Amino acid sequence: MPPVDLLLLKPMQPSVMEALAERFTLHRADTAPDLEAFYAEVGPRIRAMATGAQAPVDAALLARLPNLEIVASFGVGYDTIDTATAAARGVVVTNTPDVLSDEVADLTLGLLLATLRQIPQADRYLRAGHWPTKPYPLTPTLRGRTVGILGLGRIGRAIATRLEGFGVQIAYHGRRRQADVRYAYHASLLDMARAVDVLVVVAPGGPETDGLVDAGVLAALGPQGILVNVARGSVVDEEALVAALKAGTILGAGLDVFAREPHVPADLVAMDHVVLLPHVGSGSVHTREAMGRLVVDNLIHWFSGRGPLTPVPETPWSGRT
Ligand code: 8YV
Repeated sequence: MPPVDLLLLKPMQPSVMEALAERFTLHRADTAPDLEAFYAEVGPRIRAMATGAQAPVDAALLARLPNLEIVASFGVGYDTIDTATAAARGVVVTNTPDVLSDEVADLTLGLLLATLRQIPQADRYLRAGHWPTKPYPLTPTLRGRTVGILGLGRIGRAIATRLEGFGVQIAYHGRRRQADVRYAYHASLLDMARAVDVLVVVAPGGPETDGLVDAGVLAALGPQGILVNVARGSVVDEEALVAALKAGTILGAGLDVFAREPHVPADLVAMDHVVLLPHVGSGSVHTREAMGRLVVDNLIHWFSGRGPLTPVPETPWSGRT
């Protein structure tokens, strides 16, 4: 059988590119001089796509690929993929869950502690030579806090497990109570925000969660409140967050994700009571390699007739176990 034609919207990390090139005929949209001509020529031949969160896979693109069978996405979040249109077309969508949960949870705890104990600020203070003149000011603490997790999925649970070791109270909000955990459940996000003083956002992006953390939630979190977002910028109303940070409605924020990445609002960059990261939650060599392998393995499994390894819940795959 001739190699399957696979579409790449953007280059992926070298290990993935190499593994894909061994087994598939790659077609790169990002290097095509004329996209119309590119899709007219290769569109009907494409049976597979490998992609990441940065490039949208929308209905218009899917329409150009009439013989597409599978979209293998790099990352656990897949809010940039129109899964409804894919499902209606019978196109399988896969993501890379589990292999990144511990890494993102580790980073979340690091970001939370960095925000509360002002680790980057203290580092800047030392480098600027201020220490001999005056000790670094005392900081807020994690001690005695209650942490509310918005979205107790696989990553949320990994965060909660770590937080248990830190001896803090844990609460969560999501669509439903989970029978197998003993953390306090809040059916309303607003009620949870009132009950906690750290809010960790780890809910998936997309229309259902767009702007969920709004001015009201931030006000409920209160003047000692810390917001940590490692999910998607879209889940937080960024303008409301900037206003809340400026007004002292909340104490500070640790952010790994933003509404219009890689754009970060200048207002946030100018603030000293926030810790800002360039979306690095899963970004270790170890974990990105594991994610890359899962992208490739999903494709290999599919084209060897064994079905996808990690189809997303919306995908029309009858062989799900
Ligand atoms: C990655 C992520 O940064 O998995 C996700 O949903 O946001 C991150 O792990 C991203 O997918 C890399 O492109």
